[in-house]
Amino acid sequence: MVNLTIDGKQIQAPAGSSVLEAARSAGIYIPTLCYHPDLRPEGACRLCMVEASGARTLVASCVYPVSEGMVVKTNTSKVREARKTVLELLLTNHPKDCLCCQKNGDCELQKIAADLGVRKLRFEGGETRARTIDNSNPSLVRDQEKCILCGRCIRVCRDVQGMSVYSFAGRGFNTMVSTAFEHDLLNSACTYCGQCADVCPTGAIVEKDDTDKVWAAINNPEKVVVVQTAPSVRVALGEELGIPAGQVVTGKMVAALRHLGFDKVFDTNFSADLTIMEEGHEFLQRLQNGGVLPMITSCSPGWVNMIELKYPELLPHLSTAKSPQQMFGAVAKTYFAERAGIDPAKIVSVSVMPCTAKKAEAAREEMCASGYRDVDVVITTRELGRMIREAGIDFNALEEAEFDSPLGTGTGAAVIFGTTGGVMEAALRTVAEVVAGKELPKLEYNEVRGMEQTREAVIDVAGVSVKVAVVHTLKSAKMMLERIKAGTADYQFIEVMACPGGCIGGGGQPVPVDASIRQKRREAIFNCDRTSELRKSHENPEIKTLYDTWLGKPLSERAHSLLHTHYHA
Ligand code: HC1
Repeated sequence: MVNLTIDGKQIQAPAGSSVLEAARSAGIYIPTLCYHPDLRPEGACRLCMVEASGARTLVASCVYPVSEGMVVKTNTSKVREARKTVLELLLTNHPKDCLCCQKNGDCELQKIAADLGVRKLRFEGGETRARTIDNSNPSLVRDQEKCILCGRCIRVCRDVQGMSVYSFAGRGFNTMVSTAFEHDLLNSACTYCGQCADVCPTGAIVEKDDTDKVWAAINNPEKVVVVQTAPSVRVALGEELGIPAGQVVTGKMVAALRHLGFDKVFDTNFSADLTIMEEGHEFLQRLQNGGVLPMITSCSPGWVNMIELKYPELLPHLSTAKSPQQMFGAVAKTYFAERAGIDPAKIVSVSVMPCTAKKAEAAREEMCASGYRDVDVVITTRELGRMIREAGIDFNALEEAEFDSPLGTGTGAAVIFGTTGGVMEAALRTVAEVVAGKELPKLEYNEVRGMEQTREAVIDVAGVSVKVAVVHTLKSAKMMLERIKAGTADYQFIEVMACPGGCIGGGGQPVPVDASIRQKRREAIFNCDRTSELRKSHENPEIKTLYDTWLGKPLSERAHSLLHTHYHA
């Protein structure tokens, strides 16, 4: 450990850590726009400048290492003046439409400008960056005019996701964040995972806002608007509404959705259980009949986009099971419509997801097995938060409510889909009992839990050894696919989730997000599982009824036509 003094406070910090990290760990706030705890620091924005003993000029604290006996001052007039100048220069080249910007209220630039008391811009009147808006795809919108060149999007896409869709291009005033050949995202290698939107400090990269489509459907008396909510929305939505991270808000979320005017409030957990039934039986079929192994899960659409783009030759490894979002949509417009006596043409199927790639998944041409779009509109957790605020709902004061039936019951196995390892654990709970033909004492598969980016385990499935792996982030997924190609991945079953930590860290979740917030959401997910009455997908009574009265059995002809899909090489 290194001893140093920051603003008169004696501090110990690990050797090699930066002054910014040391200050933060001691509760001393230093503003920054390019630093993000998940990313390697780059010292790009220069807002975090401080005075440090031994340095002749102000130093960028995010990249300046601590040293023994160092004395740091974060709050001198010289420091404040320098920060204000940097900020003024940034603001001079930034649009001033904050009040109607999608990021209004969540914008780090806006907050720091307010904190630093910037009241006028001395450098106004010069040349500014031209506005180019990329609206090319269903998931993300990029507005170059709002980019402050912090480089967070470049680093998250390259270092966390391994995709390198963005890089700096140009020089000096013409520097910009660009894709290869300046293509729009639709024609780039973007998977729409939205991690760039999660870390963007301004409104330069945001989710495509589809809330107007939802309001229009709700306001149309001809329509029956049904909504499903993904497993990890319930452990993150509260953050949008002033509730600390890690709180489960399922009951209030259901109540809020009713207040907003949805006709039926259902649960994606129901169809996560359905996915386990289909995917679990598909796995057993492949295992017993010499099918393509390892079989890899297919519910994370950023991941599906990546394998289609980069490793199309490995697509036969993907499970053909649709994601829970899409299974829900197909069942809502067939089984539910028939049972409720509703013309499926009148149903508008909305989903609330933690994920920006889910918007693109719902828009895939083939996702219309019922004869209608499986899912009509996808909004993210952030968008639902905005709708609740727009409607003036006092979220905290809401009385808890229950999901509607028959697509509203989910098990603990379904809710853990929301964190890395959860799909695998849910599948093992069911597959083991299907193979054994009886209830087994083992319920929690701690072997596949954890946050390491790649984990593996050998699981005893009713006397059969199954080697499994769990992977999260696209960078780790690429490494796994390289091993499959090289023939060194001797697994039978692999779970892949595109985002760090799985859906709890999805690109549509509340910001800011970092490892500590993901950990709180993850603990909340496991709490939901532990306190669930039913914890295995095959014990979900609504799923049993669905098979008994409609689908027949897993992998039946009807199940195949509604619940399975194909991929694009
Ligand atoms: Fe997910 Fe899934 S777990 S992909 O992260 O399989 O988005 O939460 O809804 O579809 O169930 C997301 C979450 C989500 C699907 C499920």
